[in-house]
Amino acid sequence: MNKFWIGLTSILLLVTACSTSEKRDNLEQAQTNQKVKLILDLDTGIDDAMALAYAVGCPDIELIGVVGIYGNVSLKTSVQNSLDLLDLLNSKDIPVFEGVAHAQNKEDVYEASEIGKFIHGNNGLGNVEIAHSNRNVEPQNGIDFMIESAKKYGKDLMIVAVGPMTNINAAIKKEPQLGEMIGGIVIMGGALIVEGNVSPVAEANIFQDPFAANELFQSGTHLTMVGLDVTQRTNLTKKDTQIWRELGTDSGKAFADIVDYYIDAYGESAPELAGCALHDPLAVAVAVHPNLIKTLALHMKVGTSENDWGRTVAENGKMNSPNPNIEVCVDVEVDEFVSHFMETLTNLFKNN
Ligand SMILES: [Ca+2]
Repeated sequence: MNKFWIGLTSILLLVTACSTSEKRDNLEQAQTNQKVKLILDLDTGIDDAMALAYAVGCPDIELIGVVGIYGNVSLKTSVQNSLDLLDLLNSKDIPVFEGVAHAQNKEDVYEASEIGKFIHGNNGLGNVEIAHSNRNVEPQNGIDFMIESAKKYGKDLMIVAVGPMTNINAAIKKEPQLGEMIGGIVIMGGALIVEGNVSPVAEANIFQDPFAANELFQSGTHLTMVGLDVTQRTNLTKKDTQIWRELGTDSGKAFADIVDYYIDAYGESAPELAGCALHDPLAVAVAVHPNLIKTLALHMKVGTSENDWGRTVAENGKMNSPNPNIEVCVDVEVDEFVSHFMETLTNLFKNN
């Protein structure tokens, strides 16, 4: 092939790449076994723990760091849980950073709420005791780590935020081009067509800091919203956790006990789901397998008044405006995701 054809082919490939969606790029990356570099922003309760295990075990992901945030638990507990879980999974090389300790318009360090303790246990891990890590949190701030990684890895990096939106919004306020620099941002949060889970209109992550979520949505940053519309359709039962327990390994037994606590809490709070929802793990899977979901592109806002606190909704005045920045997940390949998730975690727990 001469230089002309090589040049033309390159241009055609570039045009094709640019004209296909960001989703396609990610899928192709996964299919060619080029691992996606991933930062997880976690408020490490139980579904965060499963998301962390999924990110560690998924062959398409290279987890380059975890940033902690308050939410299901305090920031301090979140970070400690992430360190402990990474040790349990023999992944001591993955650094853990601290993000923010409270909502952006508050000053007091956030401590776990009663509902948080009910759903995730007093320690965020279903009151299951796992060995404490002797590793330390990284000295660098988690928000600076996100920005530095974006500069270093560009489009090879994805950020998945599955706690309140305070960290990711702070990162975008500090580096407004962050969303354009990297491969994509996926958030777990919100509810478009279903009711909320902490109020009739609000999902828990958005409820914690609707001001940050609203600024994030209105910033024009492109992101994928994995909300209750899809996460409540992907459920796990004790039949599944029993498979992990029967592996007889430390991680298999610990995760079976941790997730059983979560399933019991769901049995009381949302018996209609017949299991626990895989909120955070689905968001991580969407980052590397966007073919699992269907989205609706919208300009969105978040309610911050007493009546609509934390409600995620499309902007009436922008329904026909160009370049909507939020891809809202409205459908999910339930069986494909749950079986892929189970296979990934079972393989991981087998060896740890
Ligand atoms: Ca979470």
